[in-house]
Amino acid sequence: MSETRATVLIVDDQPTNIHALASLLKADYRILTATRGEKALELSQGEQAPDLILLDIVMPDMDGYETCRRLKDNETTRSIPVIFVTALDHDKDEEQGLNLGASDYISKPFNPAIVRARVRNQVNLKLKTNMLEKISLQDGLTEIPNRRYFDQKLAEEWARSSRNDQSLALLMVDIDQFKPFNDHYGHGAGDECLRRVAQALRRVPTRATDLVARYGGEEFVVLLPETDTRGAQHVAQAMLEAVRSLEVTHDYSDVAPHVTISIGGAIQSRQHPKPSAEDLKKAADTALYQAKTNGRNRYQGEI
Ligand code: GH3
Ligand code: MG
Repeated sequence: MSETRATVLIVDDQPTNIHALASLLKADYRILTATRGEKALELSQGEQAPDLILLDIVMPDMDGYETCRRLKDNETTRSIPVIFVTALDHDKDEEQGLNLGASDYISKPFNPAIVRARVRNQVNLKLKTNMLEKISLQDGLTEIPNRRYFDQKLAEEWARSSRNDQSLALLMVDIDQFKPFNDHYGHGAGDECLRRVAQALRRVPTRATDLVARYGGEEFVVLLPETDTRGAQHVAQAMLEAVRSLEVTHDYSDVAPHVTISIGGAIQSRQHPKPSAEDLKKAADTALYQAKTNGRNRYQGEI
């Protein structure tokens, strides 16, 4: 059960203070500790980022205010709530902390029951926010990432590939003759087909940075960082095969007796430069249109 517990990061230059807070909270939370602001920033950006940070103000080198400012300036750590825990108890100190974006303020010496309650409130709020964020970036029907998530990732990967001069491949995937499928088998069967196709597509790419999302309707989109023309073609062929081998009967398709897809691909690279991410999408869309015109159930690379 321990991995499902929320994580609290305690930051204080005095190990005895860390120990006091940790012994109060360790029964309910996974505890991370840091005695320096720099270390707190590093842990907050890591794989096991905390759900809450308890932050001392007076510390050598980087103090708590500066640590908080940097946490709030960084997109990846901005949403982690911070509670200042400090012996400074002037209203002005509290005001400064709250103005920096801290969620709460606890004065030392602290009351254990109040610390537990304040921590619980902030952690619960954070877990709710996490859940809402997840829902807002996931497609409800297929349970894969949605267009909003995809567009965010595309912007990030576009910037990264430009910075590092690496190629970036984008595939647009569309189910063939899905309208007659819906018309004959009904919307419920159509939804089930979309779910199965989504799961089949999702299983094809293997790298952690690869992304398969539902773009809308019966259209999916695939983002493949550090992937060139041959790599894109390889993934696309595997996707065509993955959907074919589902063998979802489609008696009203003139392409095949089962559900098939068409795929259009485009690459951003030095050989195939594009002015913007939008142009990469357009190029993939044009290729998809060509795949449809050429008879469907196929991959068409960049034209
Ligand atoms: P093509 O081979 O050229 O792609 O033809 P098509 O019939 O697949 O394309 P068209 O754009 O004419 O029709 C898409 C259909 O997809 C229309 C709609 O019935 C169906 N569709 C879109 N979204 C959903 C959905 O969420 N659930 C279901 N069941 N059907 C959907
Ligand atoms: Mg279609």
